[in-house]
Amino acid sequence: MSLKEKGFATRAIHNERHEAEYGALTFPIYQTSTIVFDSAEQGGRRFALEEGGYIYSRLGNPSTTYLQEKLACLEGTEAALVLSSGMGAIGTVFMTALNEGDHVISDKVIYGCTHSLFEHHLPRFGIEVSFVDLTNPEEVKAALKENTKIIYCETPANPTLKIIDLEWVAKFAKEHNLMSVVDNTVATPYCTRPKEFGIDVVVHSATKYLNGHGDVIAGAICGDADFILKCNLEGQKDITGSVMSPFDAFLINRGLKTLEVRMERHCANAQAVAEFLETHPAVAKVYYPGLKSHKDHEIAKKQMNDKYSGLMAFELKGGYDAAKNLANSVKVFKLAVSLGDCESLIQHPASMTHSPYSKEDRIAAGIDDGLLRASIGLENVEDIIEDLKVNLDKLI
Ligand code: LCS
Repeated sequence: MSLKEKGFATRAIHNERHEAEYGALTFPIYQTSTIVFDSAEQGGRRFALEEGGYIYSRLGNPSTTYLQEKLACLEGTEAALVLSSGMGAIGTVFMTALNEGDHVISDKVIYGCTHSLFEHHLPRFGIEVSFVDLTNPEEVKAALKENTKIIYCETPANPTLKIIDLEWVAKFAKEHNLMSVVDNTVATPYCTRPKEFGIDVVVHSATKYLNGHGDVIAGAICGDADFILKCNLEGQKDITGSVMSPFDAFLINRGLKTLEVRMERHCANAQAVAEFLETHPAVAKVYYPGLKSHKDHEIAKKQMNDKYSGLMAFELKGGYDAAKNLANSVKVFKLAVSLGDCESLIQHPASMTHSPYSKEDRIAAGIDDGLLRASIGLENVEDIIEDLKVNLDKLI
């Protein structure tokens, strides 16, 4: 039985590649920028891609290869590429796949800096992006153009936890010869493997759950071997130069070993917190795909394997002032952006992660001034709920 057929935790812990020289259990950190060739002939063969092996760490490094193999095995894709940030991964995909004159369809609820890339920067290179509601097929069909090349979304989306039906997106992409790209940062491959629904390319901010310990900025692209090689040898090598350091690859490899147990706890804690928030009189609305009240709970259930990750958003009846008071008074939660860490984190998307949106676009995406986003950590859930309860009670 190959590793690919084994369970999720086993695949997150093991790699068929071993350290050969001393038999070290933990794969070493190859902290080197360059690789010594045996001969000029060998160097030539490696540059010509006639022989495997390494050349220079902007092109690849044993520590990053080891992580890439694990991520591909977890996402169920042929290959993966790791990069120095989630934005590095997204930028590399777009700079590799697109040319001047191309068009992209994206859902309107996406991470703030991705929105900024699409709204302000791709157009500088002659690439146009239409923002639509991907849960509305008519709107998506109306946005389609002769030159549309990519359809893009996040699910669950940051920060409103909007759910997109991946099977529908993949089918639409195939019918119209588009590349489907999904940001799977929030779900992680533990909850959703977009490839299983026919999605072509998966991107990640590995800064979040994949690493899980709040000490690395990192990204990943998972997809077919040909496209990943193109991202590596064109987008990453020649355009973005977004390279992951061997030390960061080591940290993420270490983080991945506990991905399944961490995700189980994130999911269980978040479900309990969301259910508590729904009952509190100071709370107007909770957005969490694990709640039956979530508009697309049934789609989430199908594509998230009944596990809904650790991110949620909520609105308070007292609006923006109440949200600010809560964010300033909680103690177990840290007031910080990012998500997927051991610590519970709370932040205000309108002024923080989604401030790159214009106010008009932000409101159209459902990111209201009073919305708070919470990344539920791994603390004891009673302590998380108590922290919220004490401070929410003050708002009634
Ligand atoms: N994709 C998603 C869904 C994200 O949430 C982020 C960062 C990125 C891509 C970019 O990844 P990075 O370059 O930071 O590794 N999200 C953040 C957030 O919600 N708070 O701070 C960063």
